[in-house]
Amino acid sequence: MFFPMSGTDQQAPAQPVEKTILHVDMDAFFAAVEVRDCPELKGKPVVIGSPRDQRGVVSTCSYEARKFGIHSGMPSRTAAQRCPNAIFLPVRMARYQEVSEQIMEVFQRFTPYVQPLSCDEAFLDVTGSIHLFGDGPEIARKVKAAILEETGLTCSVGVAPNLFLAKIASDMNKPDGLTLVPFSEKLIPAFLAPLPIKRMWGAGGKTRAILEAHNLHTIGDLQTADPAKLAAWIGENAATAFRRRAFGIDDRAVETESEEKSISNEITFGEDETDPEVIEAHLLDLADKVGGRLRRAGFYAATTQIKVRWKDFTTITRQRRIDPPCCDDITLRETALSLLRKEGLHSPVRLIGFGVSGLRETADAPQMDLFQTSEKQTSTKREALSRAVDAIRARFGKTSIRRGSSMK
Ligand code: TTP
Ligand code: MG
Repeated sequence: MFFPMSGTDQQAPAQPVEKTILHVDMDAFFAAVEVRDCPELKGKPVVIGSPRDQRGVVSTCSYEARKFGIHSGMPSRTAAQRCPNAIFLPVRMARYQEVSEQIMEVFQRFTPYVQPLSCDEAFLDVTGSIHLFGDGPEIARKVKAAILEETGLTCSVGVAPNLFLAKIASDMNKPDGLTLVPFSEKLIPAFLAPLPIKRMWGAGGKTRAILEAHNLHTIGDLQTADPAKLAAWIGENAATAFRRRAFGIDDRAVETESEEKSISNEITFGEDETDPEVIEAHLLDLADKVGGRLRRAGFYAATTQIKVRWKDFTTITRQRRIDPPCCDDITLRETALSLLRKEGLHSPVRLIGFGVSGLRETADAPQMDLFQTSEKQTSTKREALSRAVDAIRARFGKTSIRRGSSMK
């Protein structure tokens, strides 16, 4: 199970490790697909997103465009000023989705334990695949080669004993990188120490500003900070969470779709959010996404749950049973909103999540009588409506149909 990862590692006492995790992330994904499809673009600054002379932002850009300081989220007009020769192309989501499916299929060949995080990245738990394909770095090389051969695209991979470290590592040598984290517990803090705190999960704007005000800039600064002072500055829970991550500790497991007994989505706000309208809009969007996944998987959910992480990192979950179990967006939205409003927004929100559990293949409870209750009839109608929306979106694209605000 254990394998030495670097020259220095070999001198340290070997720590047995339980897992080998890969985090794979495609390089300049949308832009790379466009360049692959149109080879004349190779080597040029390519920007994907809104046109150069319109309001709207850059989705991503090629590494050539990044040299001009262009990045995701930047207004397209600013990008055009920074690089007047840049080639602007619109987002072709359906095409990227196709390539995304190809990539995910490659991952499945190396392990069944694949957790996609977005269309261009996934965690792979390859612990059980080592006897088949070689050690972690060897599997990483094979994954990179298969993706390059089958899609013509490069990706960057982090190999580590846990998810947090693998994700940090995949970003360290982009593009076309392969980064190995030391598998010895003794060496992990030193590996993390020089990295800026912003590379850590959850280190959003305000917490980082507090840490910087106390002269903490790197993960190493966090490791050596007095835990009591840290707790006083950012709160007990956040301090504990940050210290664990600073030492590279992460107990999460790769969660695969096939074995999922629950479905959830969440988002972390760039800055802690206080506007109830914005928070609710995001929650409704998450409910729709979960609803779509639920219907695609062919399940009905008996329980919904919201998750809120407040500014001070305390996290709450609130659940409600749904009877009869449902898979339609309207019911999911109603329960999500009602749970959030019941809880109340008494502090700025760092993260919001929505999930469903108690998944089953039919909406009928076993004791359901032969006569349809009015709840069941409503639920059947709502399901039909949601499935009709799914069909339109599948045919004409995700943004082809939007819910009116009256249906919030
Ligand atoms: P990323 O993996 O964050 O970026 P990337 O693949 O373009 O570049 P990198 O080499 O740094 O990984 O996101 C994947 C895709 O998601 C990206 O190609 C476009 C899309 N995206 C947006 O549309 N908006 C955004 O703000 C970000 C960050 C990504
Ligand atoms: Mg990427």
